[in-house]
Amino acid sequence: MNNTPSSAAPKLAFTQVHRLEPAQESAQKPTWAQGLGLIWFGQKPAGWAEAQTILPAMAVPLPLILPHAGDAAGLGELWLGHAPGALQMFEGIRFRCDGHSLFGVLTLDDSATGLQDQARTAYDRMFRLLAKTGYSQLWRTWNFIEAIHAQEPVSATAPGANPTADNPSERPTLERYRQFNLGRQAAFDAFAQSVPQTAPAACALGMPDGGYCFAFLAGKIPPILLENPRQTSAYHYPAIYGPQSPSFSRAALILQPTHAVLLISGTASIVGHESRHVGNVRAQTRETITNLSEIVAQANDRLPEGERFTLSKLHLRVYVRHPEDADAVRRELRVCLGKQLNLCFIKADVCRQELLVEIEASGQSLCG
Ligand code: 3EB
Repeated sequence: MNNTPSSAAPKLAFTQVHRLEPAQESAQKPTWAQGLGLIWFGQKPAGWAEAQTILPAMAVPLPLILPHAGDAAGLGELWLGHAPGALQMFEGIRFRCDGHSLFGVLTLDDSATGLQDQARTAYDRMFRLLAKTGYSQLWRTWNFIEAIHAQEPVSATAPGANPTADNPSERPTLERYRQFNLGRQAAFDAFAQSVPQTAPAACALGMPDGGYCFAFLAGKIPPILLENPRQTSAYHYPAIYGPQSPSFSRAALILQPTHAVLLISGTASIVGHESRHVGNVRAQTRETITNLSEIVAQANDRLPEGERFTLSKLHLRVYVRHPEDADAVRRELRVCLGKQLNLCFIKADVCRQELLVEIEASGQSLCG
């Protein structure tokens, strides 16, 4: 254990992990067992079952696209705090906290329940947990959704549904992503979370199976929520994208006394509220980079003197709809941002059908 005063203060950070086996842990590097939580992509690593008994760990059943750093078939994003307490359970949520931040995971995989109800359930449970534990500030959510584009009969409680129609086949259908937005917002409403003031950074991606995988990061200090002047705030998208606009902010900046963490939401080729460059993955990538750069600039405006984030130094997670596009996306990123990038490519469905690529970014300032 490091005993310097700055390390004694609870401090959120993250790191990438390629494996969980103890042999790979060193005294310098924080071990996964000290993590607040873990999000794993691709093939589950050896030691997964043990990890799940120690920290909230979510395996997202989406494949990595090689090559990438380490070339492992699986890759984890490990969230670190300071000496987090034991793994706890609350209404199916597995969580861990350290006095400053709380990380939780929940997977709902009951095919009898529609996605609107699942989203409502997941966010309701999360808000109950945050209220109970005092980590009242929601910073970031991750949403991975089976068959995100599929049409599904709306919930009996949805606007326009006939509440007396018990048989789902008598109800109208709505795309699952749009149902997700209804359920998510209903939870924000139920817990009196006024969305422009509290919508967290987020991502919402589709996958072939796996139900609904939900992870979240919350804390005791309020996030600085950022928007992108080039883009309509997602919570103000017009109704052509669905009856309920998505409840997320473009980024959350966590200003800790000695250390800032920037959490940029999934970002795509959207200007205003419209998808741009339909059918052109390279142009979509460049537009996405412009959006990310603007969000980074917004974050830098809010940082104390002397501190800067640089897009090319952030961890970038790139979701591509078609794995064969990954090389073109990587080329564009390297041309625009340089060759020393921290990239990870994942095959996933971006939540508007015409979007081919979405990039999320996370960074931490070096001080502290
Ligand atoms: C967009 O900008 C692309 O519904 O939580 C990105 C990040 C997107 C989060 C969400 C959706 C979400 O609208 C899609």
